[in-house]
Amino acid sequence: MEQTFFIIKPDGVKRGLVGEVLKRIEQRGFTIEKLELRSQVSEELIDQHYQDLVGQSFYPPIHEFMTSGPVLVGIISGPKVIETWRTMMGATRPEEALPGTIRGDFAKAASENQAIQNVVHGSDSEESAKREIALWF
Ligand code: DAT
Ligand code: MG
Repeated sequence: MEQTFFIIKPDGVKRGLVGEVLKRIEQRGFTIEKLELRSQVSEELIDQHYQDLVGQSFYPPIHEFMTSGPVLVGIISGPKVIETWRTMMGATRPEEALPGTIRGDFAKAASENQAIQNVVHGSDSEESAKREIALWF
């Protein structure tokens, strides 16, 4: 069965959206295989997680945001879960995320030079899912 890795980011945990996000996962019929609250994510781990973004000019605020508070991390499984979870999350930019998606319903638009705070993460391919599951668990 296909698996993907997800994060409820610090904004999602702070705003009390854990139940809402987990409800959507369950409603969709996906199985929660693993679920852990990480009270503090290490600097190294987040840089490895975002290895493709580390060199970008906009990366420092992302690093700061993702290490700013507790996150919930987990593995979910089901048919086509990687692609479906990305669809359920919605577009990266809050202003582009469609209503009905998690980001479209909850993400707040960021001001300039701020990290985009968009509530959830999900692996973007089979390869990323494998890599991220091995990295976090
Ligand atoms: P996604 O989270 O939709 O997979 P991504 O992997 O390209 O998007 O980027 C990871 C996170 O980094 C994203 O959720 C928000 C932030 N981010 C991406 N591009 C950004 C940008 N140009 N400016 C500010 N933050 C950005
Ligand atoms: Mg990504």
